[in-house]
Amino acid sequence: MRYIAPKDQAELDAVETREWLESLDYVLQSGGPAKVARLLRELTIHARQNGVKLPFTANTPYINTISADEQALMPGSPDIERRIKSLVRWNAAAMVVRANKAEEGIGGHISTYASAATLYEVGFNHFFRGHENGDGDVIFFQGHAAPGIYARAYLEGRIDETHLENFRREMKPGGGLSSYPHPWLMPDFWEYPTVSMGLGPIMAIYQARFMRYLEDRGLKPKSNSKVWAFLGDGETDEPEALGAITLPAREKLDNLIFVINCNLQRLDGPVRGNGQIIQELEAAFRGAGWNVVKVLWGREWDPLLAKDRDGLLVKRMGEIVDGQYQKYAVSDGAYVREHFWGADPRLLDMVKHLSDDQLKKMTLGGHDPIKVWNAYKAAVEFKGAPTVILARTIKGYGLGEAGEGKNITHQQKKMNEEELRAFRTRFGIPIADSEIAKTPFYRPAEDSPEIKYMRERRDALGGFVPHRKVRSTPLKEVSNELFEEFYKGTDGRKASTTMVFVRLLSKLLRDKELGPVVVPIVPDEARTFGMEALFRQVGIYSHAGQVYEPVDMDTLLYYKEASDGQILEEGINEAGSMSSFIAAGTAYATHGVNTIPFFIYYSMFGFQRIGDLIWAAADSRTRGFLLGGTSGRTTLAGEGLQHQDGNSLLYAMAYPNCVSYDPAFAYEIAVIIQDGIRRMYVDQESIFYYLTVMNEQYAMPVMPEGARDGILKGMYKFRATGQPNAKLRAQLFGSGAILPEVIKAQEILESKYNVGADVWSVTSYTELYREGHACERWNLLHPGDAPHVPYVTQCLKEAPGVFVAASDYVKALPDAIDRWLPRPLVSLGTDGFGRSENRAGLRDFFEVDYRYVIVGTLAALARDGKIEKSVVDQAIKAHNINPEKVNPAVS
Ligand SMILES: Cc1ncc(C[n+]2csc(CCOP(=O)(O)OP(=O)(O)O)c2C)c(N)n1
Ligand SMILES: [Mg+2]
Repeated sequence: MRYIAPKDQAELDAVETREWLESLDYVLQSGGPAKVARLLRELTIHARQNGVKLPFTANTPYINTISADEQALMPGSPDIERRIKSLVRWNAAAMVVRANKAEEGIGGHISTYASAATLYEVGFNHFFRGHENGDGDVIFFQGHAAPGIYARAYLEGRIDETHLENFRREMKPGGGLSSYPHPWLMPDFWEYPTVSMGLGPIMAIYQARFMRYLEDRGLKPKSNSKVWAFLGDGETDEPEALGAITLPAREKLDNLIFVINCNLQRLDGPVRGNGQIIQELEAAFRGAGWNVVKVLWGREWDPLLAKDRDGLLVKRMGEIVDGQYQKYAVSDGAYVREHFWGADPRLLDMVKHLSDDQLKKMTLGGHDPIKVWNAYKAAVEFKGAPTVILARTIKGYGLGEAGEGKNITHQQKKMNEEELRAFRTRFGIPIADSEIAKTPFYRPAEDSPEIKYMRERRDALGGFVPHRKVRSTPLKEVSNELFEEFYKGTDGRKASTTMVFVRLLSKLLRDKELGPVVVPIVPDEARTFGMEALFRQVGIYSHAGQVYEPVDMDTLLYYKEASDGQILEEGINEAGSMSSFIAAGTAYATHGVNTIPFFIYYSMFGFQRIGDLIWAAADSRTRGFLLGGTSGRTTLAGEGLQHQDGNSLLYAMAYPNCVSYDPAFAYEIAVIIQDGIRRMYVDQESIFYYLTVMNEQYAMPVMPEGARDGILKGMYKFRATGQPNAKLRAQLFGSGAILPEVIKAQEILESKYNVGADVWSVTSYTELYREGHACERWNLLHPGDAPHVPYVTQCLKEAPGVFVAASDYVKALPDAIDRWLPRPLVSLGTDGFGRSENRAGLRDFFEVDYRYVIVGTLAALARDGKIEKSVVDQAIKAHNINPEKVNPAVS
């Protein structure tokens, strides 16, 4: 064999490569890209068959997905749009700087919007559709970009200078602006809360799917509406942000567009200093089946890329890590020439005609409106999959010395005079040097080309965004008929509150008026709750219908999937289910459709696991019912530490507009749900409900006369003692599945201990607590008026005897009403870690069964000197209670 010197070999390789490339070019010219793709596919298969191990890559090169010659011509006036953008930039920065000048530490962010301005402005001027024409877009704005969104609304004339002045000062007269998107605080403006990072993306995914659901079920006409989710590259580290990205690809949700602002930085530093976040995200999204559009380089790079025949530049672009790219962003042109271009003399040669200044000014894709517009156009036109746009930008773009590209930029809220002047000059804002120290807001005249252009564009696109508006009409009063069956009890037959709920849900689904708008949501737990009959009754929603023969087709309750199915069966995914709950529970505003979601789940995996999404639901003014199934620390047997929920009602208490209940009986559930539908869908209150439902079965009694009001307020007397004249008296409170234990204790206390005890069903400690505090507050502020008396006090001020409460939740719940009782309360509850045991064993361990209610009552009577302490001792022994047993609260 002839010896080939390495140099000759390299030359031969180069010739060979060139020949292959030329052949490829020929096919490209003669047959087009599709033919090239087919050939490459076949070559790959052939190579694999012959043992060639091809490295896996989900990535494309580090260049724009849309090449310069694929670009369409962008409509509109680039010049006016640039001026508008500059004005928004200025006012956004000014509002943050001024807020912090007026009050040290008030906060706000300049650099996030500064990097995202083009991404938003192209959307506002060309894509985002308002709701006026009926098929508006749903847009999740990145929370920290809020100043830019306000600044635009100011230019549009929707908010005034006072509002800007009062950014983050909501208490100020004239109204302030909330720090971030909060529909709770600005219900006419913000539609979706996003600032808890990661929640925007997952809510957007399920919103896009819910839009399809509404269309497939005929609740809304088919539309071309899109869901846009703007997020930060750092935000994608939140598991919720990427955790659900396979769903929209699987469901072919081409109505969904993610725009990820890849400024390569987060709060502390680079997102991936030693790697490339864009390539990492591209691989993840492409792997999940998304259409990925990378917008990395601005137009100045196009001629250089056109010259890059040997791919040297593309290779160089792809080998720089993000930390280094950030360094280029803060360095001058000479540094970039030396360190980026200087890697190869041929690269240096490519830019020898450019000055250092020109090199420095070469923009990134996310700052170039033409590139961004083309990416958005590709996204809205793409069919069959969601699109993610990965746009490269510089954090703090335009801030220069005040923070552009620096690690400190995220929290930069101050600019000195010199920095302000530089910023003003860079963006051509007509503010004189003498004025600059005041950082004035600037809005051109009403009839200026900029303002007119903005207005015209928004008019053409269906009105302003964001703009929250309730677009539905209230439901008619719900008829009693649906609920009456539950008031009558079960005539001795045993049922659990879960069974009652499922029966009620099934009736609601059959109702002509309400049926179609009920949205049952369940995370792979329907069988646990005995809901499988609903599979057949209303079907499981699947856009594709059911393209297979279900294994249980021949059974009555088969797993029926249908394109007009009603149940959202979300798989083992409480976060996704909650996102669906939010989409369905806000449809009254977003889509003008009153859907009523019922989301039932293992109660432990609700507030505890996805509490922040529930918080977002509260902020979003979501309406609907959350049902904590298999709830209660001692009622769910056998499942042990993790599963047994004795906390969720305590968590629920902290959500200001969440109305929570721990119902014991069928009629309580019926009354609460009936009233809930009225309050939310007839009276349009921005509240939502949390009900715990249990799996213990017992006979459901008839509803006592006059109980309705008390059920809703939080307590009512379920059963008065048969011995009202007894010397020893007690008031016993029970809730949920523990109420039957309390009733049993009542009977024994009367028959064995001569204690006349009244039994109260406490349906909601939270409602009692809130009402009590509302009264106290009013009294505090109105010392001269007749005091308001809390409902608890009204119920119990004359009640004789001792007070004992037992619940399947932590003692903090009954303790919440203690202050309004005439004498102190004995609280029995389930503080501590759960255990695997049977129900009786658990109630013994947690000290909440009837025996502890008896002992608690006697102990309180002894405390008050009504009986001898020895009676308590004897009762402890008689009921086999070991006083030295471990304290469940701490073991
Ligand atoms: C769940 C959550 N954790 C932390 C924060 C605090 N935080 C706000 S912005 C930010 C950095 C954002 O970086 P990135 O997502 O890249 O957005 P950028 O501002 O760079 O566009 C952090 C950590 C938050 N808002 N939410
Ligand atoms: Mg970032």
